Amino acid sequence: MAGKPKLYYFNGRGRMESIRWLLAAAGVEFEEELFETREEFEKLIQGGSLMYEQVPMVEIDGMNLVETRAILRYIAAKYDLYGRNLKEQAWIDMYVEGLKDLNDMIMLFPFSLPEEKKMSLDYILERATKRFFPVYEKALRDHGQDFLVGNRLSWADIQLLEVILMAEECKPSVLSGFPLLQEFKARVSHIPTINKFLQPGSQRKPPLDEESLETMKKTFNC
Ligand SMILES: N[C@@H](CCC(=O)N[C@@H](CS)C(=O)NCC(=O)O)C(=O)O
Repeated sequence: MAGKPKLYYFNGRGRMESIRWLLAAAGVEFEEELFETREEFEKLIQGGSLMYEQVPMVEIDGMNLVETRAILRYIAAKYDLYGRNLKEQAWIDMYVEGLKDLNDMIMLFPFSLPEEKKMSLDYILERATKRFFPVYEKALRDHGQDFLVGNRLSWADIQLLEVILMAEECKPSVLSGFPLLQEFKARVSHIPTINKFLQPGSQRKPPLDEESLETMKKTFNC
C-alpha cells in the first residue's frame, strides 16, 4: 500500500494551505516536512526533487509533484472531487480559479506596507462582497442544491469554504449579505472530514503573524 503523501513547505499557510484543505476534506492523512530556515529549504533544493527549485512540493504516488495548481488538480481528480465529466470539471475550474484570485489577495495582505494596509483591506472586502461572493450565492440560489457543482461535494466547495473563512478573518461580518453562503458554510463545515480539520490541533495553519512572516521572508528570500 502507498504511504501517506508528504508535504514540503514552510510552517504556514501560503500556497500549501489549499492542498492541506483538499487532502483533509478527502479524508487523506498526510505528513509534513516544515522548514524553519533557508538552510533547510536549500538542502531540499540540493536534493534535486524540486523541478523549479520552488515549493509547494508533495510526494505522492511515487512522484515529486510541484506547482500548486497541478498538485490540487491531481488530488481533486484522484479523490473524485473534480466532477463527473468535462463540463462539471470546467465549472469547478471556473469557480476555483475565481476563488484563487480572492485567496491570493488575502494571502498577500500581510506583505502590504503599513501605510497601504487599510486600502488593501478595503479593496479585498470590496472584491469579496461585490465581485466574488455574489457569484457563489447566485449559483446556490439558481440551482437550489447544497453544493456548487453536480449536487455533490467537489474541490470548488472546499476552496469556497477555505476562502470564506479567510475573508471572515479580515472582517467577521463579511457574509452578512449572503444568506445562502452562510448556510453553505455551516453545512460544509459539518462534513466529518472537514469538521475534523477545523478542530484545534489539526494540520490547518493559523493566519500569518509577524514572526512567521519574517521566517517566510528569510526562508524564501522574498
Ligand atoms: N507557480 C508556483 C510558484 C511557487 C512559489 O513561488 N513558491 C515560493 C514559496 S511560496 C518559493 O518556493 N520560492 C522560493 C524561490 O523562488 O526561491 C506554484 O504555484 O507552486
